[in-house]
Amino acid sequence: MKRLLTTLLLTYSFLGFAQNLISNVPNRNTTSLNGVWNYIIDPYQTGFYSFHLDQYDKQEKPAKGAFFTNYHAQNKQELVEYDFDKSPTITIPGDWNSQVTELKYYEGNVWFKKSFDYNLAANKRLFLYLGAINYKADVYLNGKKLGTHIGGFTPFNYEVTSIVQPKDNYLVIKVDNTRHKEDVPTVNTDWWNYGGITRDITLIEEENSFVEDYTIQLKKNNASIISGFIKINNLNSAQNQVSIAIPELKINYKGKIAAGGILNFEIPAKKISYWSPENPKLYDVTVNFNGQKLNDQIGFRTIETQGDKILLNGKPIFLRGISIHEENAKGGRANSEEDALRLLNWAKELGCNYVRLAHYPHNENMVREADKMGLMVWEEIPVYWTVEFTNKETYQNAEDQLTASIIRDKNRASIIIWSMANETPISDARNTFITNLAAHTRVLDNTRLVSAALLTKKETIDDPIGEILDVVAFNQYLGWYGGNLEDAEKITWKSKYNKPIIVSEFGGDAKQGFHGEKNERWTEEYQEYLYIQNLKMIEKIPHLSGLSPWILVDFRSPKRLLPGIQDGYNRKGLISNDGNKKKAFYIMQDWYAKKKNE
Ligand code: GCB
Repeated sequence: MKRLLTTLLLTYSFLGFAQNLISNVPNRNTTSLNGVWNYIIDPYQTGFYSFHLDQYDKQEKPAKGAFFTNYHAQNKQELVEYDFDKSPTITIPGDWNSQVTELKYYEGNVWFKKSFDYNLAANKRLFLYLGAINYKADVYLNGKKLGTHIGGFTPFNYEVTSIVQPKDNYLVIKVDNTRHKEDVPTVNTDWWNYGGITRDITLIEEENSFVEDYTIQLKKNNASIISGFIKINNLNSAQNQVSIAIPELKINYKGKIAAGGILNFEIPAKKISYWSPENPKLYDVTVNFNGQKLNDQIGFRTIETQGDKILLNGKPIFLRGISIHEENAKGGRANSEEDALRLLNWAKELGCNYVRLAHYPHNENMVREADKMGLMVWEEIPVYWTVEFTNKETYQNAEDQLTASIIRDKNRASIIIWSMANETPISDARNTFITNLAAHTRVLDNTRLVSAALLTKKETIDDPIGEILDVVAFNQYLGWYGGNLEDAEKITWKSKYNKPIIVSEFGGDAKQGFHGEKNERWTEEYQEYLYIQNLKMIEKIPHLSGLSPWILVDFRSPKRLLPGIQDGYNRKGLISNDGNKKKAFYIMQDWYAKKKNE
């Protein structure tokens, strides 16, 4: 067992180093680069390839003025056929589709530029942290390439200590949101492919040697031990003392970082006030290292399964949930704290204690607010429908997105479930793909539950992946994609697994304000009836531990083409995109109110 643990920890540290992602950015010494940026729409990638399609950043000396990142001291580029400073501006973070009319449907390349000044003291280090860019980003500072990143919903960072200068830094990012079959997600999704720099861009200033990442959580199934690791970037052996202070728990733990830069610890703790929806208690935690203090606000709770029950802090819990897409009031990618509160407050009003953040990792504000509000969270990666399960690079891409999400969010008490996938078609390759992702998740974080939203046939939950999941979840659309709502009460579900079951989706479209008979599609009455009937069926599902109807708010989807009704929106929201509640909202609200009192 001990050996296994050591292997796991080594694997973890290896992975951690490979990615070197800095966590807990909101509590660090940062400078925001959000705000007004210049952009150039470049559908032919003129700034990236020569006329014979040679990639400029692979040439030793790119032709002057051709490559859009050409940079000269004093910020005087040799202008040929572009000029960032004279180009239009856009607000970052923000997708381009909702900000620039001509880019609403655009899928391709756009360049972004931000100039800034930064005085970095000689003994300090500086990192550029990019919250998320959809989908592919080529990043350059002062003409030097920092790297290329793929994956639209996870953070990444680069060290820029030796490149940054006091005046006129020139940060250029080429963003490409072209869809490809081998990507994660693949070409076909039921959501808008928002392009651009969609999350915060931040400079993080650190000392030479600093706390890069840590886990401070309850030990698996043990409510009286706080355990985890602390990882130091660039450990200097003379300074290997670290301490973890949780004043309210009278904890002031001191330890020594081992040569590899990692300290694994276990701290006995008494009288913890456990985090739960009723008591979303967060403790102030400080990691002290070499005169540096890194604060966090962390909740402690256990989550496990026992037979067909989900136990929160040892007690069975029913997940009263709702699915949510990351969209804001203007019909664009959500990112801010205000956006998060708008969505999560509606979930609260519905009577939820749980949210499914579909179908990709949402921005950090969502999980930080969920922590404060006492909402449990299902976090997912975009292994959606038919990604290329036989493609090794596709797998690596999915695994990298999972790793980054876990590094960013593993100290959030709200997160109880990591979801591996949504509605993937059964095949050997797919089973292996998801099994490997689940194993990887458990190596990085063995304290949370692993699930995936599955498909079912004939009211039977029987998918080989069920074997490896802690919680079996499935989507079904009785009364929308087939089936007769009148039959709802007669339908009985069977599961092959004695495990907790979540109905991760059900629902149907309604155009808010459109009224008619309960058998008339697209009316609020139809959706209301659909909810009434589905709930009668769902109540009887064996091992039922929760649900997350599809979906809280109408969201943009290029697949939804019906004029006058959909107009580019999936209308399965309980709330319209302009914020008006539909009749079905109140059905769900009543059901949850009753469920809460059971
Ligand atoms: C599903 C998908 C979800 C879609 C939804 C729908 O099963 O998981 O992404 O948006 O159905 O509305 O068809």
